Amino acid sequence: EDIPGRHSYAKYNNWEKIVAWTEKMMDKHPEMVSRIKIGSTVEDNPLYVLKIGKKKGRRKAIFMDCGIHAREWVSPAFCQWFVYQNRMWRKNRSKNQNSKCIGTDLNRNFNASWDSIPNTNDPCADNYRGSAPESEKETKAVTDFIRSHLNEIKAYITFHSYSQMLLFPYGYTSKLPPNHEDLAKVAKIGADVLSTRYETRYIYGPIESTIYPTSGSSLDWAYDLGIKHTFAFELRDKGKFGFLLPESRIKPTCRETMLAVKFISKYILKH
Ligand code: ING
Ligand code: ZN
Repeated sequence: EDIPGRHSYAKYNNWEKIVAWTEKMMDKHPEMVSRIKIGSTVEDNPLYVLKIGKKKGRRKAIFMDCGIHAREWVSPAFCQWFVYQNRMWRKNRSKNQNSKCIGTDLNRNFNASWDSIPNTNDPCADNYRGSAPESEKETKAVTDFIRSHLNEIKAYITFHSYSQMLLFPYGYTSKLPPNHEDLAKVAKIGADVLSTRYETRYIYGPIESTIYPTSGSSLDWAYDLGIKHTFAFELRDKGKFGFLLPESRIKPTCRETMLAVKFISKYILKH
């Protein structure tokens, strides 16, 4: 999809577009992206190197070029795509044994039917579950804290993006939890309340049937630990911008979400 003012990675961009894009990348990620002029072409256009990585670092580098042959247009398209992927990291940054791939998906690392849903055991995958439940220090810190405050914690709400959904247990099974009716009622009213501000439409339901089956999520873990009201928001949008939601949408997203969170909080404190 073409959005005015936004770089299109699915297009063959001309030189001016690509240069403008390198400037945008530097502005957006000044600590990660820098540009070095290494010379000029015979027609006196600049030759640039785009450096990706911590600026001052003199770490091991990989030099890549795309488009050394002018008619091979898909090649520069790949280099633009490659740079763009820097923004799309999901996992934590832990090293994995016997793999060069980095990171565990923390939302698959909780002790909630941890190994029940296959295909999360590839360290290179975006949803890698880790070597064991709570293998990650980030997971451990959160579970230790919640366990030690179980008497006080009446609800757990976790926020993701994107899809505009309000989710509740379970992800690891299609079985409904004992208080399903109550959870569904709260989620329905929550979604209704949210829509009153800007008519943003949310759907709601159990993780497994509403978004996809997952095991090892924080939400299921917290529920099975005894927190009977657990919800996950998938915030805006529904895919137009996806993970790259423009800054202009931050405030409206927060305002409408606040309405739902306030409703959920009040409901739970009363019941
Ligand atoms: N979505 C969540 C994910 O971890 C989710 C969906 C929420 C799964 C709560 C399980 C529990 O896949 C995103 N966008 O990460
Ligand atoms: Zn997420």
